[in-house]
Order: sequence, then C-alpha cells, then structure tokens
Amino acid sequence: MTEHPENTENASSESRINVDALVVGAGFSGLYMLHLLRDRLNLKVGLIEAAPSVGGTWYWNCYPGARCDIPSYHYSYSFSEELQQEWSWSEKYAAQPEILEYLNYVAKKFDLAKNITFNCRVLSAHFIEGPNRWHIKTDDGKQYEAKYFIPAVGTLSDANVPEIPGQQAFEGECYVTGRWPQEGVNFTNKRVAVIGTGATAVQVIPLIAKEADHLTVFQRTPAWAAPLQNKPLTEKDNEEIKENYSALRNQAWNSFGGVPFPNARASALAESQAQRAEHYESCWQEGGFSLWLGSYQDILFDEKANETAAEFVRAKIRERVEDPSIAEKLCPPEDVYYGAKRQPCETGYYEAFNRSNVTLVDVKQTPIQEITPTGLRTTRETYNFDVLIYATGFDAFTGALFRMDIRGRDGQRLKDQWAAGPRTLYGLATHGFPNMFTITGPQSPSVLFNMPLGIEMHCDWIADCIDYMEKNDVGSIEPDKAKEDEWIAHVKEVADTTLLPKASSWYSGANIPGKPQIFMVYLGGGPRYQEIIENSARNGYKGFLLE
Ligand code: FAD
Ligand code: N01
Repeated sequence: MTEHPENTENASSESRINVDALVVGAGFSGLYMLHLLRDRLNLKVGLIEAAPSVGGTWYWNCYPGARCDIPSYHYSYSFSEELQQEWSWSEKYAAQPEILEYLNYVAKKFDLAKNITFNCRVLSAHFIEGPNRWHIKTDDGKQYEAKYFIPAVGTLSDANVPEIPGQQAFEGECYVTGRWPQEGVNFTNKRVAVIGTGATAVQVIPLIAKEADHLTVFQRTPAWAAPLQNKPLTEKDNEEIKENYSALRNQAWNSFGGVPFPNARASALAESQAQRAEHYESCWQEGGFSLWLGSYQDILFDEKANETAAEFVRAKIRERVEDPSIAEKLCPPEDVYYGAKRQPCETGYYEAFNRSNVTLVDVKQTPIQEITPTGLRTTRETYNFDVLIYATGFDAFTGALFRMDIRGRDGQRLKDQWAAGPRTLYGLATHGFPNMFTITGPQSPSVLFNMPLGIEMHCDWIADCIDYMEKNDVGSIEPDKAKEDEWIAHVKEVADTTLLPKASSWYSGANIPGKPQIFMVYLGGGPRYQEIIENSARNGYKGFLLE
C-alpha cells in the first residue's frame, strides 16, 4: 500500500483534471515546455509551480550578489527572434532581479501564467498501465490525469542543508541561500556566519562583508574562483548584440559548452612557461569562464596541464590576499583539481578577506562540532553570531525528483529504480516510466552546457517526440533498457577521460551523505549530444520502445 493520504488509482476519473501534459516547474525549462506544447502542438497543458511566481532558480536564489556566470545575451532563450530583439540587458552578467524580470517578461509575452498553478507542489505521479496515463496529486488536494508527465523541476533546485548537531537550537536568524527571503535580509550591525565557499558563497560573501558588523566564513574546501569582470552594457552594446544575434547564437550552439571561446588553445603543456603565463593572464582579464573553458583544452583532462592553471590561480590569490596565512588557506590544495567543479566567478571575493571584519575558519582542519544557540563550535573554538547562512549547495539532479513520489510501471518507484544512481537514456527518459520526460536530466550535458540553450534543445526534442506520438497514434514511449545501459556506460566512459569525476562534487553526488557517487553529466559536449538525440529522433526514436 502507498503511504500517501489518498490513493490516486481509486479516485474517480471525473474528479481528476484532465490534461494532455502536466509540466512541473516554472523556470526556464517549464516555461518553454508549456509554450511549445500549448502553442505549437495545441495540447491541453497544466503547469504546477511551488513558488508564487515564475523564475525557478532566479526566484529562489535572490541572495545578494546572485547573477549568471555566462554572458546574459547567451544566458537567455534563443527561440524567439522577436524576444531577442525586444529585450536589452543592462550588464554583461545580469544580476538575479534582472533575470527574474526577464522570465516574467517572457511569461507575459507568451501569456503563460494562465496555465500555471502557483504556490502548489506536486506530491506524487503514478503511471497507470492500460490507459497509459499519469495520475498526479498536488498539495492543494487536486488530482490530475495526463498522458505526458514532464517534471521540469531543475537540476539545482533542491537546496541542501547539511545535518549538523544542535542546528535546531540556534536562536539567531537562519537562512539558506537557495531559499532566500524575497524581502531581503538586513545585516547592518550584525555578526554573520556563512557555511560554504562554493559558487554561491563566492557571490554572497563580498557583499555581506561590506554590510555586516562581522562576517565569519566557514570553509571546508577552498574555491578556485576567477574574476567575473562584469561590466555594464550600453545601448550601443545591445544594438550590436541584436544585430549579430544569429551569429552569436550559431557560435554558442556549435560550442562544446554552449558558450563560444574562440581563443582556446590545444595544450598548456605544448607551450612555454612564458607563453602560458601570457595566455592565462589574458583569460583572467577577459573574465568569466575564459580561464576555465577558453584557455587550454587539456587542463580538464591532464593533471600536469591542470596544475599549470592551478598554479596561476594560486599566484593570483597570493597577490590579492594581504595576509599570507589567509592566502594559503584560500589556495586549494593539489588534490583539488582546478575547474573540476564549475569555476566560481567572483567580484571582490579575495579582497573580502583583507577586511578587518572578516574571519576565515578552515573547518577541514578544525571541523564543526555543533551549532549552539548562539553560534557554532569547532574542534578548536567557539564562534558567536546573530545570523547563520547555509551556502551549502544542492541535492543536484535527483533531489527535486525524489521529493515527489514518482512511480512507473508495476508501481516501481523512481527512487528505487535509481537507488544505485540515475538511469536514463540521454537524460531525457527512463525505462519503466513511460511518457515521462526530464529536462536537462542526469546523463545529459545539462549543467555543463549553457543551460537555457540546453533546455531549448531538450524541450524541442520532447515536443517533437510528443508531436510524433500524437500524429502516429503512439500510446507510450520509454527507453529500451539495453540502450539505457549502453548510454550510462558511455556517459561514464566519456567522463573518465577527464579530471571531473575525480573531484568530490555535486556532479557525482559526493556532497550528499549516502547518495550514490556516479558522475551525472554527459561530457561529450552539446553539439555531439545534439547530433545523438536528433539522430535517434530521425530514426523513429531509435533506442526507445514505442507502443
Ligand atoms: P529551475 O529554475 O530550478 O526551476 C525548477 C522549478 O521547479 C522551481 O521553480 C521549483 O520551485 C519547481 N519545483 C520543483 N519541484 C516541484 C514540485 N514538486 N512541485 C511544484 N514545483 C516544483 N546555469 C547556467 O547555464 N548559467 C548560469 O549562469 C547559471 N547560474 C546559476 C546560478 C545559481 C545561483 C544557480 C542555483 C543555478 C545557476 N544555473 C546557471 C543553473 C540554473 O539552475 C539553470 O540555468 C536554469 O535556471 C534551470 O532552469 P529549470 O527551469 O530547469 O529549473
Ligand atoms: O554549492 P556547492 P553552490 N560543512 O556545492 C560546503 C551553480 N551556481 O550553491 O566543497 C561545511 O558548489 C561545500 O564544501 P565542500 C553552479 O553550477 C552558479 O555554491 O563540499 N561546508 C562547498 O564549499 C554551482 O556549481 C552561480 O568541501 C559544507 C559549499 O558548501 C552550483 O550552483 C552561483 C558542508 C557548497 O558549494 C552549486 O553552487 C551559485 C558542511 N557540512 C551557484 N556541506 C553562478 O555564479 C557543504 N559545504 C552563476
């Protein structure tokens, strides 16, 4: 028996809201999926969103300093030329409020909100064999019936708060960056603590440091941060972008990571020390991911090449941080490969540690023992503060999916099916869960491809697939298990040629205790991946079972 309050299978069909497709999540993915299915395929579509607004990532992560790390004119939808021409970005890397405004603009332009139920959470989705329908329950007591179930719930949407003894007893204010209060937080005259030094913390720390009375940063692994080099975009910049949009998009679509880096060279080891220093410096000055993805192609494959980039960054940290002992603490050690985790982009991060009101605590050396009512105790010292911030990342890829009780054929739970790690074909679908599609799911390029473009690639593929099914009277589609096995092995094989699986990161589930550690991103690059999934579609959805 299910432990759910109601049994969807027994609910009368009249009491269910019938739709062709039910989409979950109103971020970049859900919004475009809704638009395609409703406006191109003329299907009846419902979208359920837990937040009171559209935006997804850009609604929840409204902490100070949140912004994108690839240029906004790339980090945006490409599907509508009209939209591209209408919208202007104020900065090269837009801040969270502007991206949220953009997504609200998109929702309004395409009249999407009328199909969205906000402030509502999907609790369960069960596949019913025979009629081939999904029965979906939401926390407002409603039940839906849909042929297609599309959880567009985000790869980085389930904020992770590590369990630390005593944390419930903390009497001060407590915040999680991935669930930041919309009204903001005032840090004036407050002693603040941040746990974590990943991409989020790197953004939030410099701003809180300026506002708070005192900031204590609890660092377990130092970040390999490089400057964002953000700048305002003028009207002229925007005009140029708009004039060249089709060329810009072409370059992006044809790039490995969905963002062009035309100056990337083949091998760091093939050049002299002086040549490398000059090239790294120009990438550092260019900013963003230029050093990470635009310097040398072998730095993410070869340990020695990687160490040349790492040494360059360490030298920069030592240059920028005045106290040599703090600089050393901020330098990642040799076994933490540069760029094996998405390179955090910073603005004034290292300088924040030159301030007299900022303390850096190495919690690898002196681990956190407990959170106390007034602060935190490590093995060495007790710290008191008024505000505690968890910048501790996400239960990525699977967290938001597993929060729903998703069951496929024979009542099989997704959570059980994926107990040893996600099982998908192309990150789009999973055997035993017919007519369920994931957008930027595990084992697709997802977080290592410009996400709005990766999302468009997936939504277009899914919409084409559904269109094919509707036109050819196909009742259900799901991956062939053998093909799924092949894809899983292929994803691993490709990843193992790089240094990325060697990092302890959320790419492999290493940040969540007990999570199976499997590298979850396809690293063959966007263009190659697109060719693979389009080839499958062209060949009658080769690799999938159609009924
Ligand atoms: P999300 O935006 O995460 O949306 C998922 C939605 O599903 C959420 O609104 C959530 O409330 C909803 N949801 C989840 N479960 C349920 C449920 N059970 N019921 C109802 N609703 C539910 N990527 C880049 O390529 N470049 C960047 O610069 C970049 N910057 C980022 C910065 C931050 C701080 C973070 C956290 C991520 C960033 N990313 C970036 C990744 C980012 O997540 C994606 O680019 C993109 O926004 C994901 O869109 P999405 O619609 O797939 O998911
Ligand atoms: O999360 P993270 P994030 N005790 O997992 C630490 C995107 N993003 O939110 O490394 C002490 O990277 C943890 O330490 P360690 C981007 O894709 C983009 O920062 O596990 N510390 C780490 O320092 C990014 O990669 C932007 O040793 C603990 C930190 O918390 C992804 O989101 C901005 C701990 C978590 O870092 C995730 O980034 C923000 C514990 N128990 C996010 N548990 C842009 O710039 C965890 N930590 C666009």
